[in-house]
Amino acid sequence: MKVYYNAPEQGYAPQTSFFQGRFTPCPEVPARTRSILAALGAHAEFELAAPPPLEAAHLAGVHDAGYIETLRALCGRLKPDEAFYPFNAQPLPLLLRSPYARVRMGYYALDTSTPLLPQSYDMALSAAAVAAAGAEAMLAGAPLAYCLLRPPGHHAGRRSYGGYCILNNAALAAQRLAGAGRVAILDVDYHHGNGTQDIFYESDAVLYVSLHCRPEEAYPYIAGAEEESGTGRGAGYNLNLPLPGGTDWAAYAPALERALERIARARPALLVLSAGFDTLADDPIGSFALRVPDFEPMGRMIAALGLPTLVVQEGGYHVPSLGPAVLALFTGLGLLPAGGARLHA
Ligand code: SP5
Ligand code: ZN
Repeated sequence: MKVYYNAPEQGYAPQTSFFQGRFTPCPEVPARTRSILAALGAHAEFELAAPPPLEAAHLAGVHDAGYIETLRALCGRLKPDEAFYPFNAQPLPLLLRSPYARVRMGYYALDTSTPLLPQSYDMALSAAAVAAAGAEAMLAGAPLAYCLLRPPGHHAGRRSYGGYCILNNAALAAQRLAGAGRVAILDVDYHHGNGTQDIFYESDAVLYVSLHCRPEEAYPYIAGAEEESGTGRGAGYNLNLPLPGGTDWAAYAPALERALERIARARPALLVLSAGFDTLADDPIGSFALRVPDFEPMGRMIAALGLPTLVVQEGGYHVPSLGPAVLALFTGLGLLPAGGARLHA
């Protein structure tokens, strides 16, 4: 199986996140990818591949051109060690009339958890390139592929960034795959993928199904309720399954079963799995109680759909568990022999 990854991301290291009035260390760190690469390295089933570069023009259809251009202009103007948080942060048309990218950027900010660095534009584009390459592999007939990328994407909407996400990698892949038939996105990150929901909310070409901690108690707070089910042609093509803090595998598995039943009923041609690992009990920002070995039955249940599956990396912040959890997931997905992987950190 091909593993597309953006190698140069190792230099992309946001240091801080501004959350609820405080600067905290940003958990979205380069060591996350290193943990996963180290685990994959022991198994010949994973074939690393660098993707070809992606032109910003290829983001059209998923992201607003003004957003992309403002991001590019802003990153090009930041000082080498600057971490930018907008000062004017409101989606007011007035902001878009400013000649200053620093002001315009505030229009697109979902929250203050995501510093923008001089490299953010290039890194986000390289992550999107990974997702595009993964989609191409699926269109060429691969049954399974993995996009190992940073920064993650599912909080990024058509014209918004936040939650450590800048461009929506999974949405870009789904959009490309939708040319081959209906696509389902299953999002198992601990957080609701508000950005992915936003992008496909009016579409029945892409079904979005998410299991996540309920918005009353977890980021992104603004979306993820069961009542959000899509509009227009997309009515019924958005399914949120919010779960309470403390959810363990015994409580998670039946919700996953519901998610999979909805996906099967939509008869998609392909599946995009937004794979977050912040549902693990040890995750520093999540509140669920999954264990590394639980990702194996999760993978088995998903594989039972019998769909070509593109796995796209999202969150997961307990660095030592990430590699083992990814191996457990791909064991369940049938890539690795059961019992073959070392599943404990
Ligand atoms: C892709 C992804 O997983 N993004 C997550 C964004 C979360 N941003 C808010 C972080 C809130 C941190 N809360 C700390 C609670 C410690 N118990
Ligand atoms: Zn998350």
